[in-house]
Amino acid sequence: APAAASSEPAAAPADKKVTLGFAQVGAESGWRTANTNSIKESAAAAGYDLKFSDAQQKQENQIKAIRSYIQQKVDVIAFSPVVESGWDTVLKEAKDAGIPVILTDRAVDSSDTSLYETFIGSDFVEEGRRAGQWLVDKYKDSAEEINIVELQGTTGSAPAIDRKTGFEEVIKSNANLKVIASQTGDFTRAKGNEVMQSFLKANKKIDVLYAHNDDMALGAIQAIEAAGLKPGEDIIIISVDGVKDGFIAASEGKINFIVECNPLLGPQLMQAVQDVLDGKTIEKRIVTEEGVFTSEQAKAALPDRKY
Ligand code: GYE
Repeated sequence: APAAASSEPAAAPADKKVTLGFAQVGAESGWRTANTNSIKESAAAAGYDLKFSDAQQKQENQIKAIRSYIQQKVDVIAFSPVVESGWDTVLKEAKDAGIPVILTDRAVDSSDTSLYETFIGSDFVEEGRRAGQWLVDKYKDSAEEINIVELQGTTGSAPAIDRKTGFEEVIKSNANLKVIASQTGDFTRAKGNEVMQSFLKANKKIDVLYAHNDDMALGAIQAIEAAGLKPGEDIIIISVDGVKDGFIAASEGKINFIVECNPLLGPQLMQAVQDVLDGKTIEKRIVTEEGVFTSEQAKAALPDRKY
């Protein structure tokens, strides 16, 4: 071995590596894929032993994964709760086992905030407001009734609840803006396509689609085109996330406005893991930074997008 290496302290034995158990929601969207990659890459870069599970959008699978991490005595558990409710029991089990829990991406509605160290993620209500504000501005001089259809995210999930709330809060300032149909598309392309087809069948005049993520908007765009209509012109489209395929559709004028939601939470999560293990006090809420993009802005930003 080179001389320099021999003076370095012996590497920590493999079992001394920090073990992080991460219970992921699923693989439902482009956002989720980027989020998973970010977590895996950052854990590797931090030298952590990552135990990763995919719950296929089912809470029971996530609870099972968390219980197995408790049994394996991992150092820290992190997860993105698929829905907001129903976590107190398993979080209490982790607490009793002395294993700190970090929430990423989605929140829980537990009133006992001592059940987790911090929640790292976006402000979904604000994202909904940004979507609504663009619409309010766009139609500020119009006297016509504007019919909006909404594709909601996974029922009971924080982003679906909050993006709906923020949007409604802002659009109610203009009585002409009316949500005429609202249904879940489970954050997937397939469901977005299916539900948009039924919206188109049931409603003669649809002016605007508000989709809680790009993937559902992309599925809906196919349904709109199949119905002989022009997405972005005949039906104005707003979505949330800003993944590559969403940006491409926006740069083609098929999505008119995208509210960004940053999936690259890995580095902040690994930092929080380190801080918790070092016994530092960390903020109970860590909000990620994000922007908004019109079609033109999306076109300009596309070459530099990381996900
Ligand atoms: O917007 C969607 C994904 O929780 C913020 O989940 C995340 C959402 C994201 O399926 O595409």
